[in-house]
Amino acid sequence: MIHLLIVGVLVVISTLGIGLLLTGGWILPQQASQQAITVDWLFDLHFWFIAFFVSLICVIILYSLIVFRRKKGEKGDGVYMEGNQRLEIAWTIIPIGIVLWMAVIGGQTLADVERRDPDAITVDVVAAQWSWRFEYEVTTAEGVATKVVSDTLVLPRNQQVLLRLHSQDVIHSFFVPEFRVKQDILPGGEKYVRELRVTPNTNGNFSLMCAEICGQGHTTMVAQVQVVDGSEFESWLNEQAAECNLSDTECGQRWAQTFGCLGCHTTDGTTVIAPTWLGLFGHNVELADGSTVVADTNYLRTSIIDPNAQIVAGFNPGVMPQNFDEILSAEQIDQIVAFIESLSN
Ligand code: HEC
Ligand SMILES: [Cu+2]
Repeated sequence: MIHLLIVGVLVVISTLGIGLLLTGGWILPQQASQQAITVDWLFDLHFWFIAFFVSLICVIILYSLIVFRRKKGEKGDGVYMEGNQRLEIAWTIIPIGIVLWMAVIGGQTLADVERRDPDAITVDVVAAQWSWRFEYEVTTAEGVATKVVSDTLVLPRNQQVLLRLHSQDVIHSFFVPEFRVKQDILPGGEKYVRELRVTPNTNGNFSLMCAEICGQGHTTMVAQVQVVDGSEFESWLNEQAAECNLSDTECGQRWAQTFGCLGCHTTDGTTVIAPTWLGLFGHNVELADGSTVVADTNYLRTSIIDPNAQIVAGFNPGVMPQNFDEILSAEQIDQIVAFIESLSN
């Protein structure tokens, strides 16, 4: 009886120790969404179960090893025991009960995380090798419906957002660790669009990371997420909805960033995935078919609209997205070309 009591006390102490350690808030990243609160509650519950069972097993083993070891002068083996039906029934029924109960609360938690708010705002997320683009539908003060495109995901605090996830090429995955929720993004058009709901509840800057290996640039497929007050979000959106009123070169730089060109092309002379833009304009470009062309305005424009028409020597066709013709306006293409030209002075 005394052994049982000691083991019981040790199990309680050990459970508390391990449980408090695991749920102490240093294992998981910062919590920054409504969904994260629910997810972490379930995490912590599991941590407590883990703490209890690890303690139960380890304490009994260690206690037996130390207290019941063969003493000096003792002879023979321990008592031989075989079968214990009651114990066997108990250790079958109890774990089944626990597992079923966990399935139920797991389901409840999932339902909670996916709960729809009819007032949710919608943001279209476009993943492409190797960049992110975010599209917002906006109605301007004049009542004109327009689209805002951004390379930063700006979200209002305490407002559910419905993220509609699109991929332009391969499978990617949307993951902001502070939000906890994660969703694979599939190519294939509207039919394969996946949805994710998140309600940010903390202002701050976070990182959106692609969580599905998607090629050479996967590790750099990171976007900024900015959670701000609702009013600040509104004014940001209105500001973005206005025409780009910078110079052509500056607008071009902005589009090159927003539309992911700079995920592959550099402007500093280094070549990682694609030819650098530094010093490109006005110079000779060797093509894969052995010919040479001068990179004039026309060549640049064609390279953007129809990338496979002329392939630069040493690079593969089909890497650069083929749909910029549809995504970019003629003006935006002109401005990007102006930006590339400005890098050769
Ligand atoms: C997924 C990577 C990727 C992205 C994103 C990308 N490109 Fe490219 N781009 C390439 C590769 C690879 C080449 C070289 C092969 C070829 O000629 O198509 C290239 C070639 C070019 C060339 C010709 C370069 C030269 O040295 O002759 C231009 C101009 C260009 N891209 C512009 C753009 C613009 C503008 C964007 C964004 C709107 C963009 N690219 C986005 C990969 C990319
Ligand atoms: Cu990716």
